[in-house]
Amino acid sequence: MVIATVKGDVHDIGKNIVDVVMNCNGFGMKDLGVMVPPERIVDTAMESGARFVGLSGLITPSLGEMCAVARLMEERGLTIPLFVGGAAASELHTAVKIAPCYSGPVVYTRDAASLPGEARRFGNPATRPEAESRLRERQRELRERHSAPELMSAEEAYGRRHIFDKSLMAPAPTTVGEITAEVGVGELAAYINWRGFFTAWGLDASLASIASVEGCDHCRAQWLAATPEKQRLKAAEAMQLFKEATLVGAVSSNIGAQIFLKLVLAVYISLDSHSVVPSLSNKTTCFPVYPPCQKFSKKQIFSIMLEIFGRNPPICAVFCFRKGEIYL
Ligand code: B12
Repeated sequence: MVIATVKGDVHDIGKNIVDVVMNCNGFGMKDLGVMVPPERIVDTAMESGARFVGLSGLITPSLGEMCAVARLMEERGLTIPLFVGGAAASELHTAVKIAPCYSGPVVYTRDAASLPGEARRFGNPATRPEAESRLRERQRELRERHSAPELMSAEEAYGRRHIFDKSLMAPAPTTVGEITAEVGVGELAAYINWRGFFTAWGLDASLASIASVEGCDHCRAQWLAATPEKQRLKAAEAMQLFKEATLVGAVSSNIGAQIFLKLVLAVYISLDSHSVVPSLSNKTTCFPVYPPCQKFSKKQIFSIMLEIFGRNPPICAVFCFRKGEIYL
């Protein structure tokens, strides 16, 4: 076998492995080294009566060089198997680009270790026809799959267009920018992302499943019993925190009209910018929440609050809108 790393490519580690593996399997090898032009590869193969040519290529331009070698082998009337490998080569590229340039078999081999077996199959006149017909069938399939699908007519494409149901569209906002809305705590409770709270409290966010346990203490006890034993202490802590937090919510919503949160609708800005925070006025009624915002640490949030409200800040709710959820 004549083996070479193609023109323009200096990588030779893989090629050397191929050389060693083939030698160990009893194949006579002629290694031409790296950066070998097509003429030299094909001339050597013809002069030495090689039974195979092996090409290695690890950089993208080497793929073009492999095609050049295949074309030259075709021009010179060779029909011996051409093996290609190296990180740049692939079965698909071999089928689509290299094989059509040469009438002999062009075989992509991923691993040096499988080359002796392949070489035996393609080198033995008894097994070559079957190996070759399987290879050609497989490469035909790959080319077909790769070829561009037939284009449909403009009429057909137009007929398949998506028709928007305008009745489902959200109404356009009447005002652009920041809007202040007064919303009762009770109304907002349903939108609370408890996972965010649990994370902020230093508990596993999965424990937020307690929020979906409705009803009696017995149901909560069942939830607790179902948590893995290792997690049970933390789960009990989570349960208690959740109970207290929802109690605050319930009290607040009972007070009803007197307690409102100033909701800053900053859909695009959320807490990413300081500019949202000053719009919370001093009149804002308090709700003990900590905003688990991605860009601000707890310390930063509190220092912003201090900056705005002075030494005695009310505890404020800041809402971050992200992906349709409300984070408190
Ligand atoms: C080592 C290395 C180098 C060394 C090469 C030393 C040497 N003596 O070979 C040095 C530092 C010189 C080098 C240079 C460059 N490199 Co380089 N290099 C690598 C690296 C890290 C490992 C390659 C390697 O030896 N692998 C181990 C061998 C055993 O694997 P293999 O060659 O694939 O061989 C196996 C099989 O593929 C198969 N096989 C290989 N050949 C053949 C042949 C046949 C016939 C058969 C059947 C099987 C077969 O058998 C082997 C064993 O199973 C790869 C990254 C990577 N992880 O692959 C980048 C990599 C190949 N290099 C890369 C690049 C870009 C370059 C440079 C252009 C960098 C630069 N800007 O200068 C230059 C190349 C210059 C040139 N003109 O060639 C890119 C190529 C990207 C691309 N698609 O084009 C890679 C992928 C890194 C990267 N991710 O960006 N490189």
